Amino acid sequence: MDMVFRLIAKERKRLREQLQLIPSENYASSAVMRAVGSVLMNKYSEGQVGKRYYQGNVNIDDVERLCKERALKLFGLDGDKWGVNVQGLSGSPANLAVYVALLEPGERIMSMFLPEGGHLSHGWHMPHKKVSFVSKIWDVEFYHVDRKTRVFDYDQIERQALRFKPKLLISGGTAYPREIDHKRMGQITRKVGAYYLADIAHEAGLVAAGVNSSPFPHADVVMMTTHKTLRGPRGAIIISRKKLAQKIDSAVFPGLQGGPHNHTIAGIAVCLAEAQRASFRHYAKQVVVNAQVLASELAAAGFDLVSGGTDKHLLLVDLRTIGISGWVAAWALEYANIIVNRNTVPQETASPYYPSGLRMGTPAITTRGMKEREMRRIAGWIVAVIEHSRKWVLPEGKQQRRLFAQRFHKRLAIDGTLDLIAKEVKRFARRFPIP
Ligand code: DSN
Repeated sequence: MDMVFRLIAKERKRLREQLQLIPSENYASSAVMRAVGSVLMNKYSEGQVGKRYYQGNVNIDDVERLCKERALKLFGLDGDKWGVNVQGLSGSPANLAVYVALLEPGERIMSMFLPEGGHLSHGWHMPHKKVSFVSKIWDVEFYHVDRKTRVFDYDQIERQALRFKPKLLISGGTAYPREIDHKRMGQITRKVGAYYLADIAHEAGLVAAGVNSSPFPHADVVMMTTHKTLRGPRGAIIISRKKLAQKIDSAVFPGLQGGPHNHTIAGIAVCLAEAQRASFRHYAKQVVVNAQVLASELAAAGFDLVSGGTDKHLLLVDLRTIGISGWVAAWALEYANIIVNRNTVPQETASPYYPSGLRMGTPAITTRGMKEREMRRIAGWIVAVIEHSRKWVLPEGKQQRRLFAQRFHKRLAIDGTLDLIAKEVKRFARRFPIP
């Protein structure tokens, strides 16, 4: 057997035996995987439905048309008012296509500050380093969460927008645990004459299910990835007001991309049909309930939840009050078969590689059928691992950290407490099937 298939089997075992708490991950259904692994990957189809630059696209046209129709239906949108593009390869290229379509180079973007939960593709730059290429092309300024509440103060965002005068205001990101007030963001953009891009990559499934509020009444463009709460393959959908749709199509192709990944578009079409079922609405509700139970259990154990809790699928824990680095905690949890993200937190005092927080989410474990009772057990394990791991203090200095990391991994591998929890978690996880 080709080594690759052995590795795939190993990954499948890992996905089954560990608890996947990374909020941007999920388990796509067998039907989605079947579509993505299909003959559709053989075809080139540059262009749009009915207007391709390659022959032989009769079936591909039908797949892409179906995908776009399903996207409109899922979000309750009128095809005369909204355009859909499903060719973006993933979230960052799809966001880039929106900027290329709506902005001239040098124009202004206002987006959320990355260390507080924004996204790289929203133009991340530091005072002396333009990290995202977006920040080299456009003039990007960031808005922040309130220092005290660690949630948005929309009046403050409005004052900043009136001063900065962006042409594009972006909401969304990767680690903001509260619902975005899309109505307020829409009002701000209209006041300053900007476009409003709602990046709902994380929340797409929750919006589709009506569990989080819809940005569509207020946004000019909505971008989402399809593999997070929406539970499809890795891809993206851009839905825009009809007057912008042509520009967005041209920005995706020929502006930025060549042939679309037709197998992925087929997988997206399958997941969009699945998301229309009542079972998906129940799933999305449970995702949020589970995240809220996890958050309240951790808060009860003395953890500092950024913003005090969550309205959605993810929570962000600031570990500074506990006195453990996010890097140490995330690795200790991995040895206990619990996979989370180490993450920066508002008013971060450490580096992104060794940040002060943990980000956790419930989309994947909810797909496996876990509910409130299981969340309480998982919270118990997380608390136990972190309490146990407080003794490992990350030193300062590059060289010291390198040496510490070597010793740390050796110790984790033979740690009796972590091993005991890892075995319990594995036994527990195996009871919940994966597609
Ligand atoms: N990297 C993704 C996440 O984990 O949130 C977003 O692109």
